[in-house]
Order: sequence, then C-alpha cells, then structure tokens
Amino acid sequence: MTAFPEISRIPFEGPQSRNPLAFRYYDENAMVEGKTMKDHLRFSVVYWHTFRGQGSDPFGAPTAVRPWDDGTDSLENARNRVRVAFEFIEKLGAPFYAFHDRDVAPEGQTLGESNANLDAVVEVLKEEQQRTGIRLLWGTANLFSHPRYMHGAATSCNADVFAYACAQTKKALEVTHELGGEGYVFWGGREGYQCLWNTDMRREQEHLARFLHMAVSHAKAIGFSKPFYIEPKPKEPTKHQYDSDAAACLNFLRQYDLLPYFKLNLETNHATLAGHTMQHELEVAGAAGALGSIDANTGDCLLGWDTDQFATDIYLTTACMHSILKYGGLTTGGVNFDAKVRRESFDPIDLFYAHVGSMDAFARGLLIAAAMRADGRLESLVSDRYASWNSGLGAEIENGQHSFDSLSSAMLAKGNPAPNASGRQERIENLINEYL
Ligand code: XUL
Ligand code: CO
Repeated sequence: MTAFPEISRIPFEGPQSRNPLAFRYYDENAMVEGKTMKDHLRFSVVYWHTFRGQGSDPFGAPTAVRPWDDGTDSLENARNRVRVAFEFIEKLGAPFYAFHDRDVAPEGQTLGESNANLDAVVEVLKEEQQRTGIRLLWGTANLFSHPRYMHGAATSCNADVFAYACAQTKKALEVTHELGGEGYVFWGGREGYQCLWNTDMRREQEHLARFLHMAVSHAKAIGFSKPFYIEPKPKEPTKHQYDSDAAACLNFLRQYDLLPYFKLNLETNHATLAGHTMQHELEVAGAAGALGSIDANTGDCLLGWDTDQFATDIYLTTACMHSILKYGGLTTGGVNFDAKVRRESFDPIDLFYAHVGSMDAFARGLLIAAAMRADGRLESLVSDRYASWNSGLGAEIENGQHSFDSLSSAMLAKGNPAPNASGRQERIENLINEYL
C-alpha cells in the first residue's frame, strides 16, 4: 500500500531546477561550517498538523482530502496512519518527527485505555523508525484539547485534573524515552488565565513549577537524560499564558530552580503574537545559554492569531539561522515544522510542496548566514561598535575593577565621554541585502 504513489524521494537538483518537487538548496550531505546541512537543520515533521490537521477553522468544516484516513477514531486507522506518515517523511527526506500523545493514538474512555491505545500505536512507530531510520525529535502530551483541561492542566483549579495531567505526562515521557526521543516539550496551552478576577496566579504558578519538578524527577527515575524544552506563547487559547515569551520563561524557570533542566523551544508565530520578532526570541534565549530548538513557521502580520504558516521568507530564515549558528547550532533540537497547509490547499501533494519549499528556505537561510559569517563584515561592524570595552576603562569595568566612586573620579579627571560612533543601521541593513 502506498499513500503517495506519484511521489518518489525528493531529489536535490540545485538552484537551476524548475521542478517544484525537488530541493534547490537543501543538499543534505553538503558541508557548511564543518557540518552537513542535515546535521545543521535537523528537519522534523509534526504529526499534529501534517497527519491530523483537517483544514477546519472556527467558521468552516474540514476541507482536507486524505484518502488513507477513514475518519474514525479506531486503533486500526491510527496504526495505518503511522505507515502513511513514515512514507511521507521518508520521501521528503526529513530525519525527524514530533508528536503529542493524542495525535498518534486515540483517547480512550479511561486513562488505562488511553495508555493501552498509545502502547498499541507505539509498536508501529517503533517498527517504522527501525525500517526508515527516522527518529523522534521530541514527544509531548496534549494537555489542552480534552474538556477536563478547560481550566488548564498543571494550573487547573481542580487538583484531580492536575493529578491526571501528571499521570498523562508520565506516560508520554515513558513513551518518548522508549522511542529514543531526543527531547521532550512542554507547551502550556491552557496554563494561563481568561479572567484575573477568578485566578490565584501565585498558586497556579507554584503548581506549574511543582508539576515540572515532578517531570524532572520522573525523567531521572526512568533514565531519560535528554533535554526538556519549554515553548513560549503569550496567548491563544488563553487570554494570557504564563510562559508568554522567552524572557518570561527564563524568569519562571529561574524563580523555581528549574533552569538547569530546561531549554527553550521557540516558535516564530508565538514570537510575533508576543510582539517580538523570532530573531529577538532567539537572541534572548541564546544570550542566556538556553536556545534549544525551533518550531519553524510564520504568521501573517495582518492577522492577530496563530496561523502556523510554512515559512518561505528568506530574510526570516536567514535571521533564524544566523542566530542559531552564532549560539553554537542546533544539537539536540531541530527545525521542526509546526506549520499547516492552508485549508484551501487540501490535496495531499500540497503537504509536499509546503515542506519542500520551507526546507529549501531554511537551507538557503543557512547558506546565507554561513556566507555572512565567513565574510565577517557584519561581525566586524558589531565588534567595532563595542571597541571601547576592549581596553582601558571599558576592560577594567568588565573585569569588575570599578565602583561608582572610582568611576566618578575617573570621569571628573577625564572630562566628557569620547564622541559616539554611528550605529550604522542602514549600512548594515544594506550589507545584509548584499548576501541575499
Ligand atoms: C501550539 C503549538 C503546539 C506546540 C506543542 O501553538 O505550537 O503545537 O508546539 O504542543
Ligand atoms: Co509549536
């Protein structure tokens, strides 16, 4: 059985190719800064949008045509869907995938039944991983779709719901470990509030921290030593989510002694909903040594919600890859396509167009960022800007040799500061266009 009979492995054909189902820039074996493109980008396909997304929106019914899916919640359909997913990922040539527990297996009537369903699908996931060599980038638990989580999961006002979320997370972690997952993600979809009048914020945040500490302990107990990621998002579905942006996550993790165990998984459309650029979020995480992984997508700046579109903007992918290279590259994380085709793009083949195009956009961003770094003009403009810190007073301050008293004496003696150098913003922006 094949779900995509007309598609074979997507080839690399080079920039001259006019084949819409070929890579023009993503050559997985090409070396960039001493590493293959495959190892730099660590592309990952998401199970939820690509294999469970049906194209519905708050105003309209599903539109997606998925001939392999019988539309039921049966285990047989779930297990069959795994074979289709791996056929897709293999033909695309992505080395990784990512899932929520409830994406891959149906929720049962009880926790025990849900766990058993998950085990039954994990069997097939394992077989397909072995057959294809495709690996799990990260797993996660869906703690936001079921009505029980209407008030949140780890931040629910209902202690039994908190306990249920712990039980579900325990199982999702174990399954991620069993499948050799390279990490585990926490996205707190409903861990926030709709109304402050009915919310005990301090208590909710303490509960969230307790939940995460229990997850850390359980990972240790089962020997899962891969990183945990927190994925910031400011809102949607809640009015405000506690992990609202990279800085808020870092502060929360630090306040509750969780920082040693977590890195950040940053998503472009979440950054823009928070009023930031993805570059800002990457720099905040990178500067704190907490840049872990990215959910690669983009929003529409004219829409105020999470549209999860495939990123094709080279300026965006260049900025992403430049920050990623600057902070040492993706090691355990990856470029994970948390993106969905538009509901008007309902054909199965649109899934290929979307992924091929965005993989190429990130590959091109990587090549451009590496060329910028090899050339060095941007880096030298930045280091010139801070040159006054390299010697004399600046170096002494950085070394901790000064106080307000000594700096007051120094400036009384020295007089007015040396004139500022230009920020050269326009020159730098022109320079970046040179590489594109
Ligand atoms: C939702 C979102 C999630 C997380 C995983 O906006 O990004 O799909 O990536 O739960
Ligand atoms: Co995401």
